[in-house]
Amino acid sequence: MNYTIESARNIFSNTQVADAVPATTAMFAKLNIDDKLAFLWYAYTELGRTITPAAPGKANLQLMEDIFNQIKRMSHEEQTQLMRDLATNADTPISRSYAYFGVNAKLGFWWQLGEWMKQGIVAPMPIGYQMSSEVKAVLEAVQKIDQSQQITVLRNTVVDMGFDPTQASTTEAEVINFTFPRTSQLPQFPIEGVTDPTVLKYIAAMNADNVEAAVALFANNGALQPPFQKPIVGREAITAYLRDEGQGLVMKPTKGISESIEDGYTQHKITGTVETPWFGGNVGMNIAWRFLLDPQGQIYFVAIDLLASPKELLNLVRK
Ligand code: EQ3
Repeated sequence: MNYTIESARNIFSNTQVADAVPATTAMFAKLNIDDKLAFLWYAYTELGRTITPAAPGKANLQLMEDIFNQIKRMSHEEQTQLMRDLATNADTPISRSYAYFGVNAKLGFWWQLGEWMKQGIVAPMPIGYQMSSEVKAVLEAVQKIDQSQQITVLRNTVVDMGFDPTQASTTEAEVINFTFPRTSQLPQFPIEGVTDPTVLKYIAAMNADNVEAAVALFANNGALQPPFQKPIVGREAITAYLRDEGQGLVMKPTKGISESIEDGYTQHKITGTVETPWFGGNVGMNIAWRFLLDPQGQIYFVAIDLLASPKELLNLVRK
């Protein structure tokens, strides 16, 4: 059998992913602009309490100093307009700069604005704001899902803000990426049921923020599929993705199964938890990695899934 990326996506196809995340994100997308900002404020005041205060890091925030100084000099009306521009993907200078922030830089940007909103430096939510029934419905939907799904919804909304660089005539700009210093080297995590060296090396490399070592494990035309996204194909694209999104994660795989399939290929499903530097040990996301390795033991495909429930951590059926 000759695998294609498309057919590889179907390995262990009975894995149940957290469909509530795209469903809730779609509900959010339908809100009007002020309702969107209000939703984010309420969601953040609930969830933000569990953000690890050290997460954004002074050195990282320095990368955005110019923009922060501009924002501090603005009137409250201008600041509110800026937030609206970002949420409507408007074409303004700050909205364009934001487009070239990596995911963690985008989160850090809003984290700083949120802190300043609390302190009154940035325009707060208007006093007497009345929640619309639409916002209430999205908040209720978010309250029903578990914390790891809630933070994923929050993250998705922030990532989609700012000017869309693909609409610009000039596309070349340096992406601002955050790095998160590790306080100590993480131990190796034994995976009950899996001893494949490629899989173990992948986890160890990611836990050491060694993107080069992780990417070297992929086949030239290999692919990585993040939660709720299409596969990212080829070493160069995977490197850029992991430099942006893979930093500072703590991966704690626990169990898995390995199986030889046709023509020397092997498939492996591993489950466990992943922590983001933003929430540290406060939120353990239930994750599955579905690997397809080629006959040379290189990663032809790996999907990372956010699981529907903790029960799914035990779903290691060979399919
Ligand atoms: C200021 C305020 C409150 C109001 C204003 O009106 C609007 C906004 C936007 C506001 C601010 C909102 C803020 C500060 C939101 C912050 C949200 C945060 C910090 C969310 C963080 C979420 C992080 C997540 C969900 C990370 C998940 C990572 C995963 C699952 C990574 C998995 C991977 C694995 C396991 C691999 O093997 C490699 C690939 C990959 C990276 C996919």
